[in-house]
Amino acid sequence: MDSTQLTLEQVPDGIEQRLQELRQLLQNASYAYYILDAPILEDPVYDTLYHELIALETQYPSLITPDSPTQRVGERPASQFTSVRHNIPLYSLENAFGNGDLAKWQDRWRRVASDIADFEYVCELKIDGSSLSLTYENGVLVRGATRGDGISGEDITQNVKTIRSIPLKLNLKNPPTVVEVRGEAFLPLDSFAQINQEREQAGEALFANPRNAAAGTLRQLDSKIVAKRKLDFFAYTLHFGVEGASLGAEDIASNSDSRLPTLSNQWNVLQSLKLLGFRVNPEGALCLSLPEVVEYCDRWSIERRTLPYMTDGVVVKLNSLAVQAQLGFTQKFPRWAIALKYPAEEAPTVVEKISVNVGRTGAVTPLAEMRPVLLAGTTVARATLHNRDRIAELDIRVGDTVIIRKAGEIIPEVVRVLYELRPETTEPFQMPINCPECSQPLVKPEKEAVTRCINASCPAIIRGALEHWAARDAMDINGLGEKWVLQFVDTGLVQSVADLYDITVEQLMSLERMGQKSAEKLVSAIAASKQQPWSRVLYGLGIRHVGSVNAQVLTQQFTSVEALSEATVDAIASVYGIGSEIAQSVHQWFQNPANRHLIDRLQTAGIQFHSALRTSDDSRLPTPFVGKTFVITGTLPTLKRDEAEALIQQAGGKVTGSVSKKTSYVVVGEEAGSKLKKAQSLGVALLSESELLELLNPIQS
Ligand code: 3BA
Repeated sequence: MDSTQLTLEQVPDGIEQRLQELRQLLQNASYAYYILDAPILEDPVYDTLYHELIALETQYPSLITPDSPTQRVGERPASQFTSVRHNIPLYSLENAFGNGDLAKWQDRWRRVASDIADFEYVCELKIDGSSLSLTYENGVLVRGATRGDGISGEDITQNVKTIRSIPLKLNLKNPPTVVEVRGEAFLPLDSFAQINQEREQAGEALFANPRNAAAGTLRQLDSKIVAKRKLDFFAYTLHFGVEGASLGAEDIASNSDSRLPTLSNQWNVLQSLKLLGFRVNPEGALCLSLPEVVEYCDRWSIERRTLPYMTDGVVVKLNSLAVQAQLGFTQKFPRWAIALKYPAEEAPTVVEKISVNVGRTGAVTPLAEMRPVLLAGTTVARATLHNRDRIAELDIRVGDTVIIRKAGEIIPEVVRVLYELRPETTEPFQMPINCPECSQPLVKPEKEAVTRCINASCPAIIRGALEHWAARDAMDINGLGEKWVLQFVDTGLVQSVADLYDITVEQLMSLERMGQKSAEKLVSAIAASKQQPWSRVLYGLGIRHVGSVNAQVLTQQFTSVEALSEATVDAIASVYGIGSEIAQSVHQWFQNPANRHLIDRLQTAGIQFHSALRTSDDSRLPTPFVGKTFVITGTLPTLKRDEAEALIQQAGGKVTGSVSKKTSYVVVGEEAGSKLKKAQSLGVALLSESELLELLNPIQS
């Protein structure tokens, strides 16, 4: 610490100690929350203490330490990552497919070390994520790096710090100078689904599986975006010291904390990692024989489907570190570990047609339409071919036999083409030069992979915009589905979302199969959408990168369309969780005169372009919601769940999915189940919908 700076800042007595205490308490609270799943502080208490810490650090910046809980999100995005050499290389794992391979592996290592009488194995689920190496110096996290090629990776320290289950400081009284911890960073399946949903809504390319999503997220230059995506981390290796020194019995002496078990085997390493403050996968098992290993693998080949994260196999490791040291490594793999991979969920089929789809953003996606096959429990007949580059790479043709895979059990994709089976008379597939919908020339920007139609009046784009506007989580216009949108656009009745609000019952009745009753219903559903809040309106506009979550975040900060449309890129990017790419996209959208004209027309039609409720940052009027955590359970009489959530959030409250001691209120609807029971057993306050609305009412303007 710089002492001259300290005197300049005139740090009063006791401040340093207070800072230390705050950090320790907040660190303990995070550990209890993220690792033990047993919170020790109420959310508002945590927040208050956290803010006290920020205030003190702002006042005395020289006292900021890199392990302070405030240092999880970096202020400015990195411009690029630097390459770092690993102190100890990260090996890869040999793959085994089936129990036969496991037995062969056992025979092999027994031959190399015939004197070994140790038959203990540790089985760990193989998490489908991205390997990370974390370096702690004197107990403080100083570096996080990707695996890269195993010899060197990329320095992604700033991003790694945003992962809440990675401690910034080891839970050790006298930490060794250097500790290296390795493990798997991953995205839980629900976060993966949410990110893809956001990306779909925002017209961006989807991640094929959680592994790609995790790897892509870790390589984001803007750590604010990383912080928003709920990455998690399971630790599995622990190294003390540097220079190729792997963990051995002699390292134990350097570890003076008596709570740690003797580090003589992998099982103890896992227990120690937990004590140091890491999450360790809870399903790992110590097996005393190969048949036990086989049983473990068989069990998890089924039960893995119930886990909230993706696994693609089991890693089997010999337990004893002494045995590991004796066996050593081949060129690529440790001899003492192997990955039993589950049979891939892949199947062969034949391409019958290659079509192209034009999306709402004009993005042209080629699709393979195939002879239907059963894959991972569902029938698959279409697979995405991603883009022009991917097609060129595959050289996929109609008539080809291909292997398809349900990646991440979500989007089917073509893995490879079996060229040996290609019929004689096939032709390479050419991406169309003109839009299949409007015949205008397609455009492929040099730097991008996507081909786009840029004709604003392309019927496919208009249809996409209308469907998006009417969607449930946007303006929620009941009855305005694909079928009517197609007719509206085909007949020229509707050319933009603003035209919807001019439609008359008579016009609708002139359409095919539309009776008076349904016409009246649709017109009133369209009119009712004028009541939708500003956040839904913004989302409904379909600005690239603005999914429903971003729209909510943005409208909380910019409470009117005027405020948002006049905001600079920097002002937009300064909103927590909004990166520069999103900010640029929003800013650019409002620069377009056609879009400004659209807003004018929608405003004239009576659409909400202002927040109706006070925002949570209106500190003059503390609401009963700020700092409170809500759980909604059961069906509410009038509010849809996302409406109730939005109301609570706009009033400054937080909505979570599960009831704990920290929950302030549980909003109870009909057919509430286990969450209600849990709330009652914990003594959490219950609210009915009407009580919730009453709480909201005083702040409604
Ligand atoms: N254990 C991946 N490698 C793993 C330490 C060894 C190892 C893995 C593992 C080499 C998982 C290869 C990349 C690497 C750290 C090297 C696991 C998992 N153990 N449970 C035996 O869950 N995916 N991956 N990572 N060092």
